[in-house]
Amino acid sequence: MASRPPSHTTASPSSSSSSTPLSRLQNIANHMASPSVTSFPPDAVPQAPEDPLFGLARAYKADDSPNKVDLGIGAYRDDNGKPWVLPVVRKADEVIRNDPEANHEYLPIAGLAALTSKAAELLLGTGSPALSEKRVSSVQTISGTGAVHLGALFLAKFYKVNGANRTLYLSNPTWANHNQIFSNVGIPTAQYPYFDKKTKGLDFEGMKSTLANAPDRSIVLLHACAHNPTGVDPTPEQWREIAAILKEKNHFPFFDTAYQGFASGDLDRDAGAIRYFVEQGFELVIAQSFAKNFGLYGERAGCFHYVAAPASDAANTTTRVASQLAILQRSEISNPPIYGAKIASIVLNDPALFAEWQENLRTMSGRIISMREALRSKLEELGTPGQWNHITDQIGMFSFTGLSEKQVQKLREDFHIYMTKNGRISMAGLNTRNVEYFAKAVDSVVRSTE
Ligand code: PLA
Repeated sequence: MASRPPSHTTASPSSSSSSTPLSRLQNIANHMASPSVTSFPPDAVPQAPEDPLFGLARAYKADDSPNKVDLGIGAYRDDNGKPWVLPVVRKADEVIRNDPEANHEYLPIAGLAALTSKAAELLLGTGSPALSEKRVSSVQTISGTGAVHLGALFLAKFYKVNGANRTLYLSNPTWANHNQIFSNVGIPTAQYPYFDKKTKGLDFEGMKSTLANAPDRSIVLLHACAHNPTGVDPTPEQWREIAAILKEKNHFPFFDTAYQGFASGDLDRDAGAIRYFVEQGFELVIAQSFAKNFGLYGERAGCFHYVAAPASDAANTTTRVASQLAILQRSEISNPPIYGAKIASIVLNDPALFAEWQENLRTMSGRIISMREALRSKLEELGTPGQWNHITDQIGMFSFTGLSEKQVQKLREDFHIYMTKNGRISMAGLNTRNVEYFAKAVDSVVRSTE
């Protein structure tokens, strides 16, 4: 290998500044002496754009305006705009810290069993026949993203028709990361209509007709509740119709649930769609995140579940699937992180803490619902052109405001308000101190760009 001259970045501390004459000379010399020797030239590794959501968070942080408002990433904030450590999580944390047996050993490959079993119950309901018939296999993952990824990897390897991967249908729009996760493992993706720009509600007819016309045995990704980014969920009746189409077409449901308990404040209600599909006898998979409902964002706690359809060999199928999931997990992350898993597991396994968690969930969802009401009524009070009922009709962490990219840009430039360019706002970023400021800013950009 050719030896390279030392670069200025590795110079000794005394000459480390790149602006010293010596380092500048060295820099020039480096450029002249060494033609590019990389195996990764720009045509092979082009400069990628920064992740839009995390880029937004960075720009917000760098903004020193006292009025700035962060409506970007979907993370809960309290009425002071601060991250909220759930009181029940603090208690579980105490339990861990007071446990003389606690250590930092590896978890098993499939994760903390006390968590994964309760996590499955939380989704399917304690009395679910799928559980008693041993038709569920659960693996702890790196939060919801890791769960979607593990599911994608499993399907890429094992779900094929005539040797080829099936296309996965995503709602239009969907969580931006879905596209990357599935295409990274070679699963082709397509879209089904979801959001109706006119009504700012569900394009149910479009959704149904695309799913009914998709090739049999396609994979369909469904947001279990609190759809990201639109905040629009099918009604229970609409879920029944969707299930009937998937059944008819032999499609494979892939549920992503990142907001259970966060949407309505009621854990059972937010699991309604998943439970209905399981009752209907589907074989399906579920990616579950504990980031939002436990406020364990950075701890990366989540689970992936496989549910077999009822059949005489279902328990056997489940065991085989579990054995392959274990191999995929071992090669990807070996075993999942322990800390967030312990926190969630302590809460899920203790009836008193569980009840307190439900209270904490109602605090979060209740504050978000009250912000929806406040925002809508302020916009209506101001007479802001347009209809604003969708703000309160939509549910969960996000609202899809209908603001255009140009309006979003103006909000950022003129008012220091940060949101994704598709017009999505994280409702949790609003509070009693800034909701009026936001409403007035929206009023101003809507009027000026009419
Ligand atoms: N699935 C959906 C539908 C999500 O919205 C998110 C997070 C995840 C999975 C993954 O979350 P996790 O890996 O942290 O468990 N969406 C966020 C954050 C909140 C993000 O994009 O990473 C969002 O602002 O859209």
